[in-house]
This record gives sequence, C-alpha cells and structure tokens, in this order.
Amino acid sequence: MSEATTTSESTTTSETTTTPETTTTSSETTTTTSQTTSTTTTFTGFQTPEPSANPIVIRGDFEKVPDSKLYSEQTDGIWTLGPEVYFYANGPYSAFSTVYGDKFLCTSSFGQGILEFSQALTNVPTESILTLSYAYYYLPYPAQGSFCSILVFHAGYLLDIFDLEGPGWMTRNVKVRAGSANGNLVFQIDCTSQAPRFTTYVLLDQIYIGPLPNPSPVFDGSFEFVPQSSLYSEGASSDNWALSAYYVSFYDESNVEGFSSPYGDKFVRITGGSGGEFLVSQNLISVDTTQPTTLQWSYNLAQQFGSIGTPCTFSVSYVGTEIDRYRLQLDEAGWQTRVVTFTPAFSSGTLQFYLGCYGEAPNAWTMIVLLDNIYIGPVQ
Ligand SMILES: [Ca+2]
Repeated sequence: MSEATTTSESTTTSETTTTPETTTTSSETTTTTSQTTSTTTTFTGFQTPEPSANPIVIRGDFEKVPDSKLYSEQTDGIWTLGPEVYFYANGPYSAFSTVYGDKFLCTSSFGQGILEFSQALTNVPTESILTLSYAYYYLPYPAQGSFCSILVFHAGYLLDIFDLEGPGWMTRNVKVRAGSANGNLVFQIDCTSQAPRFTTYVLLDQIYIGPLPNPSPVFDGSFEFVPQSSLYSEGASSDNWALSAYYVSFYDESNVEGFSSPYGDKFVRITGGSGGEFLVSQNLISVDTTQPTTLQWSYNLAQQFGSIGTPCTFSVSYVGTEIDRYRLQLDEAGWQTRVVTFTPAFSSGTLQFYLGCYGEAPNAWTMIVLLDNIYIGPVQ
C-alpha cells in the first residue's frame, strides 16, 4: 500500500478577457474598440472537465456554414433550425457578434414559446463532455439576470438544463450522460418566463459533445447520473453503483437534513454504526494494472452520535485488497478529499467503500458520513 495524502479541493471560476476583434469589410477596415468579456462557468461538481479533444458534434463552431445559408435557411445539411433560429455572422448585417470566430447561431423570441435546433449524432460515449457558449440580449442591451433556460436532449434524454447568465459570452462545460449512442442532439431555448415586453435574442456558439479526456474506470463517480427514483432508498442501485441494504442511500440537496455536496447535486449518505455492513461499491472494468494509479474520493463526517472518541473507521478496498483505512476525526469539519496512489492487481473487480465502528457495543455509536467525487485516474 502506498502512502496516502489528503488534499482539499475547491470549485473555481476562471475568467478570460478576449482581445478586440478586427472586422473587415470591402470598403474599409474598422477595429472594434470595446472589449468583449467571455466567462467560463465551471461545473459545481466533480472536477471541471476540459472540453473534449474529439468532439462528435459537427460544425459546432458554425464556421463552415456556407454564407448562402446565413440569415434565412433552416438547415445547412448538418444542423436543423426551428422557427426563429438562424445562422449569423459577424459584420454589417448583424446587430450581434461572436467572440469565437465569425459565425454563430441566433435565436429570437417574442412570446413564440420554446425555440429549438438540432443535429443527428452517432457514436456518443455514455459519459461525455458537453460544451457550449452563449450570450443573450434584449436588443440592443446585454441581458442581465436570468430569464431564459437552455435544455439539451440527446435521443430523447435530458442531458442538461440550466439558466442563462450574463452579460457577455458565457461558456458551459459539463459532464453529461448520453441516453444512447445514436440520436438527435436537441437544444431548446426557453425564454417563456420572460413576459414578451422585449424580444430576447440568445446567441450560441462553440457547441461540442465529446468523450471525457481522461475517462475514469469509475462510472459516475459524482453520483450525478443517479435517477430520481433511486434517491432516498436504502440499498438502491444505479448503473454500476450498489449500496448495502441498510442505512446507505443516494441523496440530493433537497434532503430535509440540509446535507449538501460541493460536487454537484447528488451524493451518498451512510449512517454507520457498530455491528453492521455499510457499503458503497461498484464493479470496475478496464482498470490499468501496468502502473500506479490514483484513487480519490471526498467525504464529510456530517453528524455523529455516541460517546466521546472516534471508533468509526472508513476503509476502501479493490478486489478484496485494502487500499486505505483511516479513522474518522470528529474535528474534521466539512468535506475532505483523500487521494491514494496504488497499483491495481486486477483489471476488473469490485471497488468498495466501507464504514465501520469497531470494538463498540451494538448501537453505542453511529455517525453520518457523506461520500462523493470518486475518481480513478493517472497519477498527477
Ligand atoms: Ca455529486
């Protein structure tokens, strides 16, 4: 067993400022003097994914949309645009512009309901990265506050839903779970909560779906893909995750106890006590056995009941071999992230998290531990 180190992690928001753009027309050259700021919105859970290097969406930057399709056509042969959705380009014919190249998508709604555009995709990995950039306006003003939502579907499954923020170009970059390898990728722009006093323009660009850059053998390590029907149910299962029969449940932040996680909306809640088996496990496949690998998880000793002392221990094993064991410390406040390096002996088998309170009379001790953010990946 290798030495274990504990690190803490925080959610970051990075901001980049783009340089002024040069617009060229046939008669003259103008340089836009105002600076446009684009902001990257990071996922509030797990590790912020990098945009995929192998996007599956075609023409996600719209740069190769033929000029003849601008402002009028409902398809370029790749994208299919619904009513009030058009291909746009920077320049004299457009009141709007993109900071990502030259072409983009513009939707305008004045009480028309939900606007839509789509593209047929094939070979979408189950765990994918969805990236898209947007900006929105009440002509000619950048919209402040959130009056519109974007919903993203693939093969009929909801991949993502979020409220637009602004002003300026914003980028959303999230891990999503594809419903199927093949199917239509559909974007819906919903500004219906905004009374039609203004025409709301939503611009879109840089739309990508692609495989995770470093796929982890642990599927859904942040529990964000746990279906609603599996929440708050002891002994539930979700995809490859399995929970032991008693006192272990998938939770989300709507729980009445007020528990939450910095790694998305969902997590696991374990009530560990003496004399029980409190397990969270997943059967892994495709684990690299040729080199040391990093196993990471985050936990929170959220509540404890019992006598003074800390008899409860957290233990992690892979295919029956203990990788780590540590005593939960009552003075540890909030979420802790633990990182262990080990060389897996087997390419497939069960990864298991176990909470136990040893050497105590039954029911002498219980503690509530939250678990989230489980990841296996290369040693950094
Ligand atoms: Ca989570």
